Amino acid sequence: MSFNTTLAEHLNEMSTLLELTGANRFKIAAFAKAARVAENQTADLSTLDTKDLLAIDGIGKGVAAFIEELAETGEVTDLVSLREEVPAGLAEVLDIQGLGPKTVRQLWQDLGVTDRQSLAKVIDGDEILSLPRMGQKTIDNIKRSLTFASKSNQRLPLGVAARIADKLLERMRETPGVKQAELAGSFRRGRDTIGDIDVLVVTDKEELARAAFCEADDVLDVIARGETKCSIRIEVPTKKGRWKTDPGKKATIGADLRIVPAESFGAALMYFTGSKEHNIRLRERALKQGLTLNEYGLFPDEKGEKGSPQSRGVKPVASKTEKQVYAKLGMPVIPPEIREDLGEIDLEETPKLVELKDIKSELHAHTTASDGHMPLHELVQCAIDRGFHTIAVTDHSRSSVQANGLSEDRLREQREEIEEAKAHFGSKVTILAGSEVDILADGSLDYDDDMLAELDIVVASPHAALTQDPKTATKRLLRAIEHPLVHIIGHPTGRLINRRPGLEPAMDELIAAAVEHDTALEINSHWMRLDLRDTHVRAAVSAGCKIAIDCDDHMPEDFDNLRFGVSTARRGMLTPELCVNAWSKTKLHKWLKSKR
Ligand code: DGT
Ligand code: CA
Ligand code: CA
Ligand code: ZN
Repeated sequence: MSFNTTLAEHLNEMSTLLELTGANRFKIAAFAKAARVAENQTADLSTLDTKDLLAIDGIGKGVAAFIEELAETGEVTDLVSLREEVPAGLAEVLDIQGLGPKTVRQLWQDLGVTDRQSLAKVIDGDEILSLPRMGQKTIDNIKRSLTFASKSNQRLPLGVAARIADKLLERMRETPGVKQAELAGSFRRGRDTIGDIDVLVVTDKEELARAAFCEADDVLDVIARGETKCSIRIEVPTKKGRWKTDPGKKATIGADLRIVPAESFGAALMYFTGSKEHNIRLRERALKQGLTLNEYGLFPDEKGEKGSPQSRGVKPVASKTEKQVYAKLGMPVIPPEIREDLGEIDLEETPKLVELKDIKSELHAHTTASDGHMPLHELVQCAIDRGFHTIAVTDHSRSSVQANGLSEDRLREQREEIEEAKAHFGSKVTILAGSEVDILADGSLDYDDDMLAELDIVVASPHAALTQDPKTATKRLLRAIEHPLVHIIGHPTGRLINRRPGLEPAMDELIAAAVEHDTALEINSHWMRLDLRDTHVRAAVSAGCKIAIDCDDHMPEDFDNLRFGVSTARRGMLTPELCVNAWSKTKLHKWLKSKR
C-alpha cells in the first residue's frame, strides 16, 4: 500500500473517531477533507517537508504534523489514544442509517453500546427512550436499518473472503502432520458471496492442526474447539482498492475446520462442499441404488439397522476420493461450481467448463489516460506477464467525467501512443486500440459512430442512471447490443455486490439480441461486480451467447481477479468455445474485424 493510501485511511479514521468523541466539527471536517486530498496527490506525501505540505490546499498545521508523524514513526499518537478510547465496533453503529455521531455517542456513554450487537440488545428496552431526540419512530427506523445492515453484511464478497481463505489453506498445509487440506463450502463452489469458510484437513497431529487454526493472530474469537470441528471468527484485512472500505469498519468472517479421516476424505469433501441441495439429490440417488451416503462414505444400505454404518464398522464401497464416490453413484465427477441441484445430477459426462488457464486475452482495461493507475506500457507488460496474446486498451469515454473520460481528441492522441507501444513491444502481444464507451441513459453511445469505427474494439457499458426501471433499462441495453460497432457489453447491470442492485433488464431479451447481433456479454471479474452474475451466464450460455471474461483492470492486482470471473463463468456452465477470451488470436481478431 502506498503511503498516501495508508495516510488517507488514517485520516479518515481520525475524523470518525473525533466525531465519536464529540470533537469540534471543524477539526472533524479538516481530517476528512485531508483524507480526500491525500488520495488524490500524485507526489508521495511522506517525502515532503512541512513547508511543501502546508502549500497543498486542504492541508493545515494539524494535518501536516499528523502526516509527518505517520511518515516518521508509522503511527500517530493522537490516533492511537483515540482508538483506545473508542470501542472499535462503534464505527459500525455509526454506519447505520438514521444514527448520527451525537446519538451514537450517547448510546455509547449512557447505555454502554459498543457495537451493533449491543445496540440490538438495548433497542427494545425502555432506557433508550430516555435519550434526547429519541422517539419510537426513530427507534423503529434504527431497527429496520439494523436488520438490513446485518442481512447485507452477513455474507462477504468472494474476493474479500479469498484473502482469508487462501491464507487459511496455506496455514493448514504448512502445519506439521497435515497430509491433506482443502477448502470446501460455497468458497469451493465459487459463489459470489460467502457466508463462512469451510476447511477440511487430514492430519496425524490433530492438536497441532487445532492450534494452527484457532491460535493465529487474525483470529478474533474461538466459538468452538472440539475434537474434529473448530469454529472461529477471523478479522478481514481491509484493502484499499477501487471501492474504498469504510474507515474503521472491521469486516469479519467465520471459518469452520473439520478434521477428517484419510480414508473418508473424498466423501467428507463432497459433503462439506455441498451445496446442501446437491447433497440431498446425491443421497436420493444412492438410496435408489441400495446405498447410503454420508460424510464418511458411500455404504451398502442395511435397512432396519440402528446407528450409522461407520459406527457399526461397515466398510464403505467408496469414500477416499470424490472421483470414487461419484463413480460408484454411476456419475461423472461434477465440478464444484455447478453442484447446485440445477440439473447436474443427470449429466452423462463431466462438462468441459472454461478454466483459468484457457484465458488468453484481456479485452477491458484502463490506463492513466482515464481512471486507471497504470501507464500504457505497464498495462501491456502485465498482459505479457500473464501470457496473453491480446490486450485491449479501453479507457472511459467523455461522459464519465468522474473517471476522467477521454474526449475524442484525447482518444485520437492515445492512438498515437498505442502505435508507439506496438513498435516497442513488437510481436510479444497484440495491443488493441479500444474504448469503454458509456451507454447513455437512452441507450445511445458516448462517441459518434465515426469515432467508434476507427477503434479495434468497443466495449459499451452502463455507468450512470443505474436505478432506471426495468423496461427503460432493457430498451437502453438492447440499443447498445444491436449497435453494429459494439463488440462487448461491459458489466451489463452495473450491480455492486452488497452495495447496489443495479439495472434489472429483461435478461432473456438481451441474450436473444446478443446472439442475433453477435455481441458478447461480459462477466466483469472484479469481485465487487461479478456482473453478469452466474444465473445470467447460465441463461446466456444455453442460448449460445458469446461471453467475455474481463478484469476491467485499473491496477496490476486487478488481473488477479480473473479467477473470480472464471468461477462465475463455470457456475454458468461456460465452455471455452463460447468464451471469446479463450479463443486463439486468429479467431478472436476475425470476430473483432467482422464488426468493422
Ligand atoms: P455459505 O457458508 O452460507 O456461503 O454456504 P455453504 O454452502 O458453505 O454452507 P455451510 O458453510 O453452512 O456448509 C458447508 C456445506 O456443508 C454445505 O454446502 C453442505 C454441507 N452441509 C452443512 N449442513 C448441512 C446439512 O444440514 N445437510 C446437508 N445435506 N448438508 C449440509
Ligand atoms: Ca460455508
Ligand atoms: Ca460452515
Ligand atoms: Zn472499465
